[in-house]
Amino acid sequence: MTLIAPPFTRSQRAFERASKVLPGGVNSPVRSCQAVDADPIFIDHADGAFMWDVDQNRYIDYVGSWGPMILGHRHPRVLEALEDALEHGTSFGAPSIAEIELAELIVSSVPSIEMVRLVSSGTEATMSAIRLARAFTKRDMVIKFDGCYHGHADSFLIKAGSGLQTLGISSSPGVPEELAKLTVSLPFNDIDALKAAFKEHDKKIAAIILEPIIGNAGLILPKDGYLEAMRELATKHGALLIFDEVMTGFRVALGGAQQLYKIKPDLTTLGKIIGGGLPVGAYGGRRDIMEMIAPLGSVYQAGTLSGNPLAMAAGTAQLRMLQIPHSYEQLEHRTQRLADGLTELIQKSKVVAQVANVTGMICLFFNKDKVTDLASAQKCDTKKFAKFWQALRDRGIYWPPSQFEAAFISLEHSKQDIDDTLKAVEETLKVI
Ligand code: KE4
Repeated sequence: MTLIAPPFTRSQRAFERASKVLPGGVNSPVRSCQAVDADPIFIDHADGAFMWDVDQNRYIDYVGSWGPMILGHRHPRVLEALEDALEHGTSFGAPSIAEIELAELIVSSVPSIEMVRLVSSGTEATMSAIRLARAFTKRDMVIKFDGCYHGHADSFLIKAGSGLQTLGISSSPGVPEELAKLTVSLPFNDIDALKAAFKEHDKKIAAIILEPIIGNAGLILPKDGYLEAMRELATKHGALLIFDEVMTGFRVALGGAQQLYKIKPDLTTLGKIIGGGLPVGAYGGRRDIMEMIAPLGSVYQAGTLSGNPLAMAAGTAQLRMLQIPHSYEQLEHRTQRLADGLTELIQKSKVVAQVANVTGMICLFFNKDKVTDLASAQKCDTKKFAKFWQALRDRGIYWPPSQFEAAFISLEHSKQDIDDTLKAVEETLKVI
């Protein structure tokens, strides 16, 4: 594996220029690479499983735009759909057939979603779902889980994951204390903590919202029986169960984590993959709840670019490709090949680390104890992770720049790409 040629001259110049006009030189914190003691790499173009930076260094990409690029970059079907949509215009501010097509695909793929509203980001989806749950139950409190990240709406920036963990700011300034009090954040995988919260707050809890598989504290799977017990508790106490599947939706299975674990949430939020790489989000679920959304009902939510024709076209093309039989078996096979290879390399090395994986997602925790919640994830050696990330970058692998994120595999990552990745990891484990 040849080392690429740092310093990254053009990236450095771009970063200096960006830093004059963009806070931190980026438009989303986790891209800053601060957590891995590095400056961000500026990307020039991408194709399939690869990205090239502005210095024309090529990387095998395991960020995949943080999940959307499940078919790889610039998939021909997605590009064709976008070219066709462009012939008709870019945005109408009026309904279009394209919105119905994507909505029908979502409803047909996720049985718990009887009706859906399309928006422009995962954050919009989760903040709207919470507003809807509060209106439907006439209650104000929300339960979330430490390390889960549901976007940057005020109610969620309490002990949140992703960029907040990465930057060590688990709760953000600027969230009014009065509002923060309405969010209770509990340890994940601890059903007794949930029972205690219901005992304390009972009829005040409007909803439980969670990532059924956490991808924002590294990758953390639910313990056996945890989601089933949560479902029962929510029903018993009249709280809505919201699965935030912005990351896991159409990622771990066509029907998301709820298909894997056979749980029926009351509401589901989606994003990322359903937009094919363009800005999109969605929330949906039980018809009796969704019918409260304006203009049918009185719960207000709106968006200039909701249902944008380009995003609809890209998302529909991507979801149609994912309906092809055996797509997820293929994705699982590639994920498992990488996971098995990483586990074998770690066992042969002196490095303390462990692999967590589920179809299409993988994470290397630099920690010897099993990671079952945020507290155990925080015991990871983030300095060692930073060295791992830099050494992989220098060998042409673009891994998510944070211990508190998951890496994404696409249907474009070939056997050769995975073998090349394992070769780079083998060399990396010798030098960190
Ligand atoms: P967006 O507003 O970023 O589209 O979606 C927010 C969101 C909601 N729910 C879950 C489970 C999510 O993972 C996200 C966003 N994920 C992060 C990656 N961990 C986005 C990357 C970033 O913030 O730059």
